[in-house]
Amino acid sequence: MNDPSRNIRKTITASHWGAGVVETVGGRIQSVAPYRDDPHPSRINENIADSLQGTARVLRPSIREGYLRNGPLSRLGERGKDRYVEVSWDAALNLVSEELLRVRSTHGNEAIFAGSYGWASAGRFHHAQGQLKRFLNAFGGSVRSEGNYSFNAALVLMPHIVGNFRDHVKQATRWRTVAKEGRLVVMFGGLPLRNAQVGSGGVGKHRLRRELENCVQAGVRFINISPFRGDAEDFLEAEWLPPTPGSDTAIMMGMAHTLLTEGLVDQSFLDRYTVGFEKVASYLRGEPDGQPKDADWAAKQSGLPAMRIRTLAREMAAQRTLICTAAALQRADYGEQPLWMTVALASMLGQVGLPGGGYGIAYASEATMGCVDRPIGWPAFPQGENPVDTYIPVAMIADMLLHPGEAYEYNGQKMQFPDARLVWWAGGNPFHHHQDLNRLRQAFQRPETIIVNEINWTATARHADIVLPVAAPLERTDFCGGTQDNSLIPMPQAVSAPGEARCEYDIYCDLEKRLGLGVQFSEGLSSSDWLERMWSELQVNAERSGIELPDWEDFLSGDVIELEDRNKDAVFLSDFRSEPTRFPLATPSGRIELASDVIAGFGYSDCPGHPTWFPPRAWQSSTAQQFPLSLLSGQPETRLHSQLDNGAFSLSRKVKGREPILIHPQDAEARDIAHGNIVEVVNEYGRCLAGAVVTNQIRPGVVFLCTGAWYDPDFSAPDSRDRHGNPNVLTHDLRTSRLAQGPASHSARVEIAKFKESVPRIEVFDAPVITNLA
Ligand SMILES: Nc1nc2c(c(=O)[nH]1)N[C@H]1C(S)=C(S)[C@@H](COP(=O)(O)OP(=O)(O)OC[C@H]3O[C@@H](n4cnc5c(=O)[nH]c(N)nc54)[C@H](O)[C@@H]3O)O[C@H]1N2
Ligand SMILES: Nc1nc2c(c(=O)[nH]1)N[C@H]1C(S)=C(S)[C@@H](COP(=O)(O)OP(=O)(O)OC[C@H]3O[C@@H](n4cnc5c(=O)[nH]c(N)nc54)[C@H](O)[C@@H]3O)O[C@H]1N2
Ligand SMILES: [Mo]
Repeated sequence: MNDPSRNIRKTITASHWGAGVVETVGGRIQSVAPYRDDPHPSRINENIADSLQGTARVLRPSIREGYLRNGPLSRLGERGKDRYVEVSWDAALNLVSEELLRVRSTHGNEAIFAGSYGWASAGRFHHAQGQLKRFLNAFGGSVRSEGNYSFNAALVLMPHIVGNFRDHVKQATRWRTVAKEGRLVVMFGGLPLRNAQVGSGGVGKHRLRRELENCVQAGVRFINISPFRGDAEDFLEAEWLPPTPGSDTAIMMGMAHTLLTEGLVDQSFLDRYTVGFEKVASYLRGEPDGQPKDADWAAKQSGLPAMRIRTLAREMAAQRTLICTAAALQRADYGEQPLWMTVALASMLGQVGLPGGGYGIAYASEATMGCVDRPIGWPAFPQGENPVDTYIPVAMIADMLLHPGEAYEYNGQKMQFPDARLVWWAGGNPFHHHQDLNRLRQAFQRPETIIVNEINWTATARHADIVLPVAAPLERTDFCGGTQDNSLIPMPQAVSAPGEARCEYDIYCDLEKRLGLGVQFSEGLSSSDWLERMWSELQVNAERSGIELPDWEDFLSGDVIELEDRNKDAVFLSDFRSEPTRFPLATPSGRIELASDVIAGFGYSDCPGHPTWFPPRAWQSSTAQQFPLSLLSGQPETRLHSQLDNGAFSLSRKVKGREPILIHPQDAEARDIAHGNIVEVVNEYGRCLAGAVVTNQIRPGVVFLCTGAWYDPDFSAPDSRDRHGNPNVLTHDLRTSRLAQGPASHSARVEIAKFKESVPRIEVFDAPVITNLA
């Protein structure tokens, strides 16, 4: 496949969105083509060449001008606006070392925050967070973050009511069994295949489309309860029921009320496998608050017809039904509630633990979920022990920076924010992932020093004092094994890193020497030594399970290895169903907790002891009239979050360079907005430009702006208007509830108008101004 005479090389690579084949000519990436054995490869690979070789690459260590001139305590210049000065690696790492030592000796390791949330890149060894954490652990530790932006409410709630949420994903009922035994799939938030392109850590083959096609062929019927029709592929031939965003808990309650009043509840299931149903039933009947949660009531909250809520409940009771609830529903105000109500509804139907029945959460969030599993675990770069115990729930980053020392509540605990003087981010983009970016900008002015390791000049890098340019996956050697995938994919280095970008491992080795840490971080090994060590660990582990793996060198120069999936007919909670005393759940009662004394005992008015209806905050807010449109900000089809937004595929879908925003024809007409117009999206938190896509695929009253357009604030415009279309200038930074403190990005409200001024140029795809110290 290589042609040395024309200097053409092809190498295999891997990413969170799948394997690919890199073609280089003369040391430059020409393309990343689909991997031949992947039945539905992702087009996200088409972004790689332009993005990694683009004008936004960080090429040399860069220091913010005000910081370099006057040092960490001077507060000269404003992060996000300042220029940068390029310096040598030696100078940059001296600054990093001095600053680490200063902060540690003045304030202790508790003043170093390295929560550093983000997806980084695939690769078992060069994992940005793992590397940073191991290094800082050797330095005495740092404050970490707990949870994620994906399904934080589930991570915290589920252990109280069913058991570990990770097991929900790992042991999810397989689509194979749905095709065999299921009749009906009711999807809250759909099953968007655009999201199932991605699996954390990597994917060998994209299987979900075929699995779902098999279900359709077997006669399984799909119902898409989502404001966006595109959350169900056409081939599913799903009935579309578009609710008002944030109303799913009410819909589920309307269904549950129907089951209750029509004698359709499986009482023997509830008796044997659950506790607390009486509290739920009493709430559904309206005993505590005088409001029965019947289908008519649910129709008022959701905009769905009451009759369809009733008939669907009957259909669900009459046949084998799987309820799928998208992770999106819990990334919203009171996001714990749709989860708890999903469990309650599925329990009332009594099909939990039966093939093709029960419930699943976050099915299309992961390419592999319900499709495949790995027979053995993969090795990881060991992080060592963190001597610092302090952590924050991940989505409290702005609160932590703005309110050091302040008390807050979380999952039954009284907590206190640490005082973070030094923030180090590697492998994440908070100016992509966090809500209310104007507030985050304020918060990012607070620390004394911010260090960011980045491939590109993201908005986060532009808010740092010290920016360390790092190598991207194609520029280093590694191997890929997805969190739940059964493929091992070699990742031989395809090209060298541009400019002075370096592997993070080598940066930490250098710092280890400067700081006199001995070999605590590196153990005196090179990155290739580590890779060989990790691979031989894997070989030994595999052998114990009767799997033979080739030696490292043969693997690295070879092809993808697919291991056997030994769990093909998994049915979630089938063990528990068959023998509840032998396989109790990890809950206080050992059963499904439809009401939880533990949660009730926390006394949280925003998350009481049983599933409870709360309208989203904005419904009751004084600005409800002013900002009448619900804003959904789901995942982008053309990229992974903000990664590679300056690549060809991502750019190909922009509207005049802006992120597309979907709007219903009625809403567009009422505002004199035409398809292709540049619009301004506004609320009390901020504003951005976007490109109107007028479509009847979205419910009236709802607009949809995907995440991931690189934040590009125009400081000369009102509210530092984002020129590009990043929805997080419009989302609030209030969390789900005190229980999970999860992000609630899907609960935003906005108004939209045609943008009549001249449309400014996008600047974030160029590097910031680089200057010399005069
Ligand atoms: N409004 C709204 N906001 C959301 C969501 C939503 O639904 N709506 N979804 C949320 C969810 S589910 C998530 S998971 C988050 C995702 O948020 P993030 O994971 O922070 O987003 P990414 O764009 O993947 O950021 C990864 C960054 O790491 C960099 N990177 C890649 N590889 C490496 C490496 O090897 N080393 C270093 N140092 N850097 C590297 C990339 O250039 C990129 O800037 O966003 C959340 N934000
Ligand atoms: N291509 C691509 N795929 C990805 C990612 C990516 O960045 N790019 N990110 C990955 C990550 S980290 C994660 S966590 C997952 C996230 O997976 P999800 O959480 O499922 O993703 P979202 O796109 O936020 O939401 C899915 C759909 O839910 C619908 N929805 C939103 N709010 C409501 C509501 O209140 N009610 C109902 N019924 N529906 C609602 C929206 O129409 C949206 O399209 O995706 C993963 N997959
Ligand atoms: Mo996520």
